[in-house]
Amino acid sequence: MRKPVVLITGASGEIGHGLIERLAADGRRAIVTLDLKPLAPELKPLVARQLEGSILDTNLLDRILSEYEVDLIFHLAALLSTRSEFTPTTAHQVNVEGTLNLLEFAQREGESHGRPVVFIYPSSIAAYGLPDLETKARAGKVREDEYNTPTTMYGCNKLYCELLGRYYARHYKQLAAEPLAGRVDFRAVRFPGLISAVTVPSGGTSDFAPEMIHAAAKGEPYACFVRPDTRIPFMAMPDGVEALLQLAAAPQRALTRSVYNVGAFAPSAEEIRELVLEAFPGARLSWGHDVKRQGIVDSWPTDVDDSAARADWGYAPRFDLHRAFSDYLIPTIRRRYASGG
Ligand code: AKB
Repeated sequence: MRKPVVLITGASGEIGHGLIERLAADGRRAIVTLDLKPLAPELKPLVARQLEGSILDTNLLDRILSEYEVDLIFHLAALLSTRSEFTPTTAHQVNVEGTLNLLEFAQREGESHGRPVVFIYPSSIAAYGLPDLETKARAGKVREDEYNTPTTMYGCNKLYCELLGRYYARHYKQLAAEPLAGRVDFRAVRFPGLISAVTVPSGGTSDFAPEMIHAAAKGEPYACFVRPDTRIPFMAMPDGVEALLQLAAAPQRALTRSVYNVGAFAPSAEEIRELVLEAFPGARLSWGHDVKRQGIVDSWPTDVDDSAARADWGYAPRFDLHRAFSDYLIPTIRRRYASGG
């Protein structure tokens, strides 16, 4: 007999860390993880099986299909925006072909055990592309269907995969004799920049905020690569993890969309710097403008309209900017580096 499990791809990344802890504490489903990199040692005891491998390896996905009844997938594996600009075809392979493999895997799981597979997909504000700073200022909080003209490979990948997910959920093989759609219950959130106190991101363009905070806590100098007035939305990692869990648990009948914005706070880089300096007065933070990465961040909205997520599945972040710093980031980061982490 195959065992019912939740599958997490990209589990060794930033979101995976908090998600595994929360799912393990909940204890309802055994956890199977898939990542190129091994899990952090403290996470290993929390999962039933850790698979080291690629989402591009369809033989490995077949093996998982033959051993497990997967009815929930968190597909976190991706190459982020900055890294994707250096290797766009690899980004396309991982972000698009990898997602297609997972959607096909979910379809086959659903067909074999007869229940829809809930497929949770973290998309991104990178799916937006605002043409210039005047439009960005005028647009304010953008809604899901506005400015869907991303300028990055990563943003294009995310936007297309949102559509692929919707296709699998609603129109898969629509000309086949038997109806086959509905086996994949695809649900996506468009995340803003995520800030974790326990992990440092790599390869993203919203990384300037977490990098500033972690460098200050470690007593290292940091030159922020965007202008002080740069503004994009951010969220504390525990709220990001909670959003994924809440969306996964929402009844399908309550959902009016397949893709939802989620926001929390939208500080300028200067406001972040001020809060970091309040917590670490000696921090050596400067500005080291990178015009090209600035261009990417300038194409992302200042904030997102997340009223659909709030109305449909009760999204309500716990942390605003000040609480994120005072109750989560600063105390957790201090503890982490004090213990040599
Ligand atoms: C990135 O910077 O690429 C990500 C994102 C905004 O999706 N953090």
